[in-house]
Amino acid sequence: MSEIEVIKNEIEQHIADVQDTKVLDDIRVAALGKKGQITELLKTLGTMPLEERIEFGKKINAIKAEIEASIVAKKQELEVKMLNERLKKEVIDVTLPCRPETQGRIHPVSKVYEEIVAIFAEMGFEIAEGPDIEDQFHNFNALNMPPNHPARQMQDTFYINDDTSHDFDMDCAYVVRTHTSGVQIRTMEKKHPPIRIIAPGRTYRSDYDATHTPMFHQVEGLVIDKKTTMADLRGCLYDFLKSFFEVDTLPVRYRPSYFPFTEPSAEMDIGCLKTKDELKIGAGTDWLEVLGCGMVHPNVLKAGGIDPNEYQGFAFGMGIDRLAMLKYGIPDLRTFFESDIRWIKNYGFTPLDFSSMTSGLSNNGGLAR
Ligand code: 2NL
Repeated sequence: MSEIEVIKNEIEQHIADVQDTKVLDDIRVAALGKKGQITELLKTLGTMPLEERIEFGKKINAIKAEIEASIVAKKQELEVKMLNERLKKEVIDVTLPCRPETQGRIHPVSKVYEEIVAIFAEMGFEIAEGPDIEDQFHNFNALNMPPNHPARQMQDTFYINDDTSHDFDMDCAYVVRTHTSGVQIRTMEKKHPPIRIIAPGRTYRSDYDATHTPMFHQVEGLVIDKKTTMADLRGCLYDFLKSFFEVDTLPVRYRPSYFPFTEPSAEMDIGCLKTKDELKIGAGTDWLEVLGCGMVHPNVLKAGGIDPNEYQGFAFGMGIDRLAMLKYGIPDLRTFFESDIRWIKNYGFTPLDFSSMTSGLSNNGGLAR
């Protein structure tokens, strides 16, 4: 074998062995680069006699072409191999869900609670909280319900340390609150008007049937300023109900009512259509009671340390559980508190859909059912 054939075979062997495009390029430079083995051989042509030069020239150029072709072929082979390795390593199973399905569910009461808070927060209300165990002054007296007032017996109150018979309800100092009004009295005691708060939370009354449970949830609202009127009450509650039921038009009516803590007092109904298996809100010939409201009684303002000659305001109260039943079509309130996993799977909401005025209140698409 001639010397150049030995060189050629050696280079071809390197090309065959190489596993990496970078090393392959080093081989190319070492063979065909400016100072490469083959290039150096070509340089020797000039010193050869003509005959030899022609013959050697042909040979060396043929070898050069062969090596070039081998390098191109090898480069292609390595690129395909590297691509396949990458594709194998970076494989994505597009049939997998992007997130594992969440197991937990948000209770309809929590959902509606958050919806109500979102709406009133948007209107500029603050959220006020207070104790579940309340003294009788904040739960009754301050609300224009003095001892022996008939409304005190009306509320089926749970008394704390109730070990004596209760013909007279001042025998003990504390009750579990029958409404969240005490929170609003405490706010009046602490803050100067203007006041604009809602007080959501747990409340307790001794009652149990399809629409009553001994523990339930309530939101009360209170607005006090120098010139707050019944017109403000109507605009505020109308806007709230439209947002809450997520409808553009909503027939409403106010019926005269009585609460010891407001004067005048009213109950608010919304228009609806009741059919055998559905309740459609916002249209139809039926009326549905949704909340109670009125202008704060001067005695209540006085009890909260606010001068009724200088300030006036409105207040309202509604049951969160009842609103949840209406909005999400849940027929029996007792099932809310039975902790049945099948019930929460059916009526609950996925935790990732929180309620806001901009991203959608109920996120019906996210309804777990
Ligand atoms: C209802 C009715 C109502 C209030 C609650 C209230 C609170 C203060 C002063 C005056 Cl501190 N009023 N609360 C007023 C009217 C109605 O609740 O049906 N609740 C479920």
